[in-house]
Amino acid sequence: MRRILHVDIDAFFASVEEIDDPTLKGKPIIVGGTGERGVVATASYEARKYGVHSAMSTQMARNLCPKGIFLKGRHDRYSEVSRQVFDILETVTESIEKVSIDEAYLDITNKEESSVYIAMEVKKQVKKYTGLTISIGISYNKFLAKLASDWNKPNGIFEIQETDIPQLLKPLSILKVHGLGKKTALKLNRIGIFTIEDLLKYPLDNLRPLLGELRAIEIYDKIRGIDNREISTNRERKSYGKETTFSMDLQDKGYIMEILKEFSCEIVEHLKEQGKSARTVTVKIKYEDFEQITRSHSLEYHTSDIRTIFDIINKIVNSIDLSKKVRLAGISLSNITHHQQMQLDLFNYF
Ligand code: TTP
Ligand code: MG
Repeated sequence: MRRILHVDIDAFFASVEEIDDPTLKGKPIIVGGTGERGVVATASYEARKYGVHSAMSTQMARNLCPKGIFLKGRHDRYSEVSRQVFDILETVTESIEKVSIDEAYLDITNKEESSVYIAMEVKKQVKKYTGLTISIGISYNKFLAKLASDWNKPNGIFEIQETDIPQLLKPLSILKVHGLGKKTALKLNRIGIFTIEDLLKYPLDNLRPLLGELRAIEIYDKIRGIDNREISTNRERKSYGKETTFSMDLQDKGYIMEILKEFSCEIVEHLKEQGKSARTVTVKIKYEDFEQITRSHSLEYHTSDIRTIFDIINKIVNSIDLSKKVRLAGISLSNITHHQQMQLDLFNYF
């Protein structure tokens, strides 16, 4: 069973405005086009109480919420804050799919910690470094994780487990099925389908003429909790690592060193195949009491020379406190460059 998180920032643009100008806190903020034909990009939760929402005309929003604070929006700033949030998410896992400026899926199947623990940590870090609140959905596939992140918004965590299906979904409007748009919903409404419970009663063959072959199968599966879409990591990898949890807790420095060297050989081989080098070596240790430390060392230059990397590992491991037993050890190489780029850098240098 996979473990997927869906992360979504709460009232993103409006929240950034609030953080940058604390006098706006708790006020109805509406970000979007302020001209006559402007459209609302988003509204703070305070403004949503008046019925204001994304994609509504700003004129309509003014009617609904005359005391609202209407702001034009600063996209460079939102991109910058988005970057900060993604930097935090990337410390959790490399298996991350950016869906939009404020939304991502993370595959945490291989993590040791519980999903809820990881979700709470992520929320804490994002709050600490950016001031933003986010909502996180936890489940065993993308569809359910996204549904879950929406469940307790804002500042929510919600987990959907296999045993919740289909009961939990039954009372929901069919509009909650991501991929089933308003037009299709209207079509289904006309034949008496309003909730997922209604839709569950429909055999696949009856859905085909209404939704088309592929979408019929997709939606038929989704409402039964089936969604096998992978997380597609759409960015260059920033680090390459490997770690292991020992079958028993260890205090043997020599053995830990051997394991880390073995891992680094594998990683370097892999990097070389791709024509890449790294500049930073990071060792991660988790002790028997679950306390975790990471120690990094960066070189002045990129390398894929295994002896240089061994030397760094030796130095780092020798500087680490091993008076406590170790349950997990790992290594990663980061600050990656392509050799081609390296040559360009040298060229510019001389
Ligand atoms: P959303 O995540 O859909 O909305 P949100 O973050 O403002 O609110 P919440 O997640 O708490 O429901 O979109 C993220 C940002 O994208 C949003 O802050 C503004 C922008 N956006 C638009 O510009 N136009 C739109 O129609 C939508 C839906 C979003
Ligand atoms: Mg959002």
